[in-house]
Amino acid sequence: MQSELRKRLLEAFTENESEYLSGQYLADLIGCSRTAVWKHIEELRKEGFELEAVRSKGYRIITIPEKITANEIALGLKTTTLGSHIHYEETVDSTQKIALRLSLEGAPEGTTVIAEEQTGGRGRMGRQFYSPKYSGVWMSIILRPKLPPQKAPQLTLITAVAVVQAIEEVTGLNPQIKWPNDILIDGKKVTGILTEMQAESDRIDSVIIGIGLNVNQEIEDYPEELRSIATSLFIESGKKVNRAELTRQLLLNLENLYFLYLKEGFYPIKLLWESYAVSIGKMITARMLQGSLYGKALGITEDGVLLMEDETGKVHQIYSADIELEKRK
Ligand code: BT5
Repeated sequence: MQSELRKRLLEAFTENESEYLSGQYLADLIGCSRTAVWKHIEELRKEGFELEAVRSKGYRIITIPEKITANEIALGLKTTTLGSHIHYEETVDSTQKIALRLSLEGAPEGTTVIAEEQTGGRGRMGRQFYSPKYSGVWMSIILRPKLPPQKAPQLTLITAVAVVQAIEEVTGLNPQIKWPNDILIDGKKVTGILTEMQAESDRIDSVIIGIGLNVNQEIEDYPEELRSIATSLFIESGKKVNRAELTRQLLLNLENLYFLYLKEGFYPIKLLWESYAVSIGKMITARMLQGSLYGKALGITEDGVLLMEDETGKVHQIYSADIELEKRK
């Protein structure tokens, strides 16, 4: 009901672009009070619509938020596989869940789920990923590589390289990768990657690559607890970024790197990944379920496992952890 009223309000504004519509006119049009109109306008503002209010004249629409619908993305997309089928929704719980359902229904490789907003965006180990409306790229991509399951972590690393390159190409910023799945700018997280796999014992059935990329948020848009650790491309560059263009570039880079990987193996990706990695050669703390380790990050193996040398000179293979730079336990 609420969203139906808001839809009618928006229609009135877009049909009369550049004209002021009085509060009373809008109230009569949608059949509610002027106070209710004002509340709906506030809601629209939160969703990214810019609306001007002038006393005695009424309200006027200035900008409509740019969307990343399937058509917006498809226009100018240069890939052959990734994004060839795009499933778009305004609001979802998590794009990972939709992609998993589509994957189980047999969706082809490259099927991509994109949403303007996630109400239950997921990180690793049940953590939440904050995904507000119209300000980021929240997407999940289905891949079906003919590979053994233990190779799946490599796809996270391939995705990280694709994200870094897309950010560089579209904004000129220089992000870095924090093993295994964070992209940072000046130490703050701009992107998280979540890789989930369905497999039989010897063969991957599908891998769902989830990417959460903060694009046009301002610092005040983040909840308090994220302000010191998260950032967006807008915060870093001072410029609003076209999300559709960024998504196209990301899909193209990921497709190129994925095809390169299928043809030539992980080695070329490993070199690229290490050139962007923030932690290699540095002292780090790795927090794992079974405890913490402090030492020097040496690099990654062919399988994407992190190698760390502790203070006694022993080299550890780290399969899954949260990394903190320079901090002693
Ligand atoms: C991740 O987990 O960073 C993986 C995030 C993957 C999100 C994408 S969005 C599309 C797809 N659909 C989903 O439901 N998920 C994927 P992790 O390494 O566990 O980091 C989670 C932590 O990052 C949280 O505990 C917060 O501290 C922080 N965080 C949450 N939201 C953030 C944001 N928007 N930007 C930066 N940091 C954030």
